[in-house]
Amino acid sequence: MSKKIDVQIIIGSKSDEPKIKSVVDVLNDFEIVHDFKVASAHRTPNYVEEIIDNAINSGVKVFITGAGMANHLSGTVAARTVLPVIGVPFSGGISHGMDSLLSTVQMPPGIPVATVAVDGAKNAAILAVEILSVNNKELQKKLIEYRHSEAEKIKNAI
Ligand code: RP5
Repeated sequence: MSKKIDVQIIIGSKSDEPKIKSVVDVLNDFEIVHDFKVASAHRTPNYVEEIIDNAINSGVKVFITGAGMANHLSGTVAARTVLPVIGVPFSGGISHGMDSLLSTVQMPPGIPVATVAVDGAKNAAILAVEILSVNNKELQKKLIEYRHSEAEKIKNAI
């Protein structure tokens, strides 16, 4: 039997794929089962809804969403679920992604998007693992080990 998907990743365009790669890498490192889709809040709104509904029905626990320019994808997902949504603004638009950053982070009260830095895909993945680890001591242990190994890399960089 295939394992249940814990994280649903959605990006706004195939052209965003290199900017989300580190999410997939980190989730693979932590052996978190995830699904990856390309869908646009503006260009394929019905498909976005379909993905969200399927993800909710299949028991997904966290969404990671990213888009460049006007990132309405993250807000659209947040509007349709009470599950945590982590938004990744992408560079490429105005002022190195300031457009995407503001449209991701400036959500109205009541509908949060946990927004990471512009092109901060790695932190989005780590935050997703942290959310999943709340009731999972094994995952917490792996996160602590991961943080130690990242610190070692920095210490050994020079
Ligand atoms: C956004 O517009 C996408 O997320 C992408 O960052 C940007 C450009 O999309 P493409 O024209 O490359 O498909 O919606």
